[in-house]
Amino acid sequence: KQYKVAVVGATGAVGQKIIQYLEEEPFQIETIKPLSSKRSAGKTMKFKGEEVTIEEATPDSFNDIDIAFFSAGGSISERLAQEAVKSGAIVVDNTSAFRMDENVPLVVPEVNEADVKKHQGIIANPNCSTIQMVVALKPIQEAFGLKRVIVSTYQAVSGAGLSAQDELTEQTKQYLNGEEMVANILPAGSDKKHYPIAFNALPQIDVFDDNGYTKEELKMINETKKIMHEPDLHVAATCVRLPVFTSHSESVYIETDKTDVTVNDIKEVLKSGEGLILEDDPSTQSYPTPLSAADKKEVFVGRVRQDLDTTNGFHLWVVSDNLVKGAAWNTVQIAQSLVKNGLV
Ligand code: 11C
Repeated sequence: KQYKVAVVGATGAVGQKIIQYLEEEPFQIETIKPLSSKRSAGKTMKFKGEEVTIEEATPDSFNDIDIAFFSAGGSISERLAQEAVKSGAIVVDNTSAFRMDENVPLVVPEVNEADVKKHQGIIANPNCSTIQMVVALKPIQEAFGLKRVIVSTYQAVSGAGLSAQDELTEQTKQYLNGEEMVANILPAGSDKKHYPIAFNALPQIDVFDDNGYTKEELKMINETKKIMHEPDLHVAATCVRLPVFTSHSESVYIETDKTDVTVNDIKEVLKSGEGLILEDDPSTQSYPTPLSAADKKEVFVGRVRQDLDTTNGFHLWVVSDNLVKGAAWNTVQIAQSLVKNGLV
């Protein structure tokens, strides 16, 4: 079968990458319909060499569409996703709008692909920093069980959109020219205060919740439990933004259920983990970095060590491109799972 797909948010950083991966034909595509706000409607873009016109996304855009990818922000998904479902499309949503809804599967195919079968029209793509962590945790959970996860992140500005990337570029120039740095977006566009990201580290991603955690930290905590089907798993997160353009890095501390696990056991299961590449050799200074992981579809793990005080405790360094596996590629993989399982 050939599929008719729509991409809402086709001109955004993630939307453009979704279209790039659809050009690789992860499944057979008959037509593609790029959708955007009124501002970009009427412009054209190329799909497999052919010119396609971008249309404004409206409730009527989804007649005849089999799969609709949404990546234009939570409020657009809230307004249009159900309309797309009513028109007969299956929605793969890359925003946080429906992720914790119990009727919406939250899927990372390497971890919980079978959950796509439970969909009622909408399937959610998790937050980028969650996706890369659960891909690394999955083989460890399967082999040894997991008790606790404590993660600290080192996140790229591209997670906050194209304007945040421009802000980093401008502030870097300003700093090097001896000018005052102008901050208008980070740490969170909608919050009251803004701080420079260039030559800095900001311990705030998204806005704060009443409990003192940021929304990004709560996403990592709650989404991990849902995807891994472990509501009682202990998860703590501290999310930090760095002046890095692409790829999120994470220092992840885990405690396994089994108590007789060695560091080599952990490395062996990581080596055979789906979508994972172990890059870990201190003798040759081999470990992943944001630059080495950029534009790749896999999740990279290095610096695997046993804790020196807790025998079932291990430390990992997990790096992946937040716009690729963290967003566009995982979204396309979910659609591939729908096709593979005959659900569309
Ligand atoms: C960031 N993780 O790096 C965020 C971006 O819920 O899909 C992704 C926000 C989301 O700022």
